[in-house]
Parts: sequence; C-alpha cells; structure tokens
Amino acid sequence: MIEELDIPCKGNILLVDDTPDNLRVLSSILTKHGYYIRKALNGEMAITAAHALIPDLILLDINMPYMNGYEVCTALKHSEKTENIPIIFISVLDDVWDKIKAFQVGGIDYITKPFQLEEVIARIENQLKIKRLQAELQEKNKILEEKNVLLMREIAHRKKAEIALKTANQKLQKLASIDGLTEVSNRRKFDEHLKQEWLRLGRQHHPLSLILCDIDYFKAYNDTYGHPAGDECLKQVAQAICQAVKRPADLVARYGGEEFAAILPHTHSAGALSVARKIQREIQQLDIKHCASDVCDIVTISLGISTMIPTDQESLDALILSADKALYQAKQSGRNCYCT
Ligand code: GH3
Ligand code: MG
Ligand code: MG
Ligand code: MG
Repeated sequence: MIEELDIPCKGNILLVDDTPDNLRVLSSILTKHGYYIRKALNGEMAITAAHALIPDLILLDINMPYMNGYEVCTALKHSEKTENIPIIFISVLDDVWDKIKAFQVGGIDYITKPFQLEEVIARIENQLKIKRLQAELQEKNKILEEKNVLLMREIAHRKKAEIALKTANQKLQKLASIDGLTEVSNRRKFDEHLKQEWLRLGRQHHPLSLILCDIDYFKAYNDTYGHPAGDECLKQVAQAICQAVKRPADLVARYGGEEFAAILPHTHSAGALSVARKIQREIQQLDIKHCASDVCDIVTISLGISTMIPTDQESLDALILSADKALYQAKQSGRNCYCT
C-alpha cells in the first residue's frame, strides 16, 4: 500500500466518475497541467483509493450507481484519515438544493457539467492554494505554540529561581540580625531598630523606653560553672526577658557579652518600670543556681531604665547614656534591682 507520493507534481488528485469518457478527458488535461491523477469509477473504489494514498483533492461525481457522490463524501468525512481532503463536486445536477446538499455533506466547491476545463483547473488551483496556505498557517502555529511552551517553562523556571533567591535573602537578612548564641536580635539590629523607632516616635511625639539588663556576677558564674554553663545561662536569660517583653513593636537584643536591652516604643516610664519588674520575676523563676554570687544564691540581673519623647540624634545618645547610668546606679545599689 503506498502512503506517500514522492513523484514531483503540482498535486495528487483523485477523479471519481462512473463515465469513463469524463475520467479520460479530465485526466489527460490535468496530467498535462502537472497533476498526478488517479481514477475511480465508483464510490467504493474511490474510498479505497483515498485511504491507500491520501489525495490533495478529490473531484467527485454525484450521480453514480450503488453509492452516489453525497454518500461517498459523507463516508470520507467520517473517517479520521480522509476527513480533511478537499472535495469538489462535479455534476450535471444544476438545482440549488443539490448544490446546498453538496456543501452540507462536506463539499468545498461545486462545478456543473458540462464543464469548461479552464474553470475546473482554476477551481482546483484555488482549493489547493487554500489548502497550502492552511498547512503553512498550521505549521507556523505549531512552531509558535512550541516556542510558547518553552517560554512558559523558562518563565516558570525563572520565577522559581527568583522565589528561592528571595527566600535565601530573607533568611540571610534574618541571620544577619540575630545573635547566634541566644537567638534574640544582635547589636546591629538593636542599633537599627532603635534609630528607626526613635524617628517614628519623634514624628508622633510618643515616648520610647529603653531597659538595659546586666547579669550580676557573671564572671564568677563562668569561673564557677564553666563557660558552656555560662552560655546556657545566657540563653535562658534571653528567653526569660522575651517572656516579659511581648508587644509586636518591642525588641529584645543582646547588647553586649552578658548585657541585654529591651526597646519599648509607646511606653511611658511607669510602663517601663512594670516591664522591668516582670523581667526580674522571669529571671527569678529560672532559678539558676549561682553559689558565687554575692547578692543571692541564684542568677539575678540589674536593670537601668530610661524614657524619653524623641527629638534629635543627640537626645537618642542621651537616652542610651541615661539607661547606662541607671544600670551603673543599680550595680552600685547592691545589684538585683532596677534604677531609672
Ligand atoms: P557585674 O555584676 O558587675 O555585672 O559583674 P560581672 O562579672 O557580671 O561583669 P563583668 O563585666 O566583670 O563580666 C562579664 C562576664 O561575662 C565576663 C565574660 O567572660 C562573660 N561573658 C561575656 N560574653 C559571654 C558569652 O558569650 N558566654 C559566656 N559564657 N560568658 C560571657
Ligand atoms: Mg455520473
Ligand atoms: Mg557587663
Ligand atoms: Mg554583669
């Protein structure tokens, strides 16, 4: 069974007519015009021939014994293999309803007999041209679709990479602002947050409080229990301070070795005092034994508190200095207490 035609020609046409003379005349003229012609004398032969080698076009007679042209056309249009073959009806039937029926069953054009050869050729060429253009269009569409799929894949790929990068950046940024040991904010984040809140509250004329906390006799703690125990103590103290400092805008940071700071926006001195007491309670509840402490047999802290309504940068320095002085005063006053 031949499936593809590799003879160079303008097109492969199947002529179907029960009148041998018609076939002969059409065949000879179309062959001269460069077409490859096959002939079928009835519907059954036509369907077999069309399946054996798909023609570019079929010229189909209507009045034929056993199976008329409408039936042949219907059968071809119902087969997946042959449904796209353009079919031009060629018939003596001249009534408009016969022509309409031809189009309804799937015909693409209609020529009445007796025909003018030039018209037949012009109509064949016209249909083949349409078919060629459609095939080109389909090919272009296919290429475009393939390109589109590749582009979509590329976009999805880039989006994924972008999200991964963003997530990695966020993680890095978070890591860069966290103290590795205690997992509270580090000094860098403290400085940044304090400045930012200072400016924000300055615009709102709202107070900001700062509490500095320092573990009492921590050097002695390290000396007694060892550095790893000291690290563990720092972690617990940091978490205890976090338990007492809970508002979303608040920030707990490791300010230095065994010093922590709490930034409390929108907080007056009375509020800051209450937070300081809460911190002390939380540390006390940790109940970490400290036999080398001069003040108590458990770990304690001293706190320095200062509160201001932000104005300029100088006053920010003053806020820190004031908390620092208050902390010093708490140490001087015997430790395990707070001063303002
Ligand atoms: P004071 O009551 O006056 O605050 O006395 P202190 O001993 O707590 O203060 P000092 O400044 O003399 O000592 C602080 C100690 O904190 C010394 C230092 O080794 C310790 N320290 C600082 N950072 C860390 C740390 O990351 N881990 C441990 N284990 N110890 C630390
Ligand atoms: Mg006929
Ligand atoms: Mg200290
Ligand atoms: Mg200390």
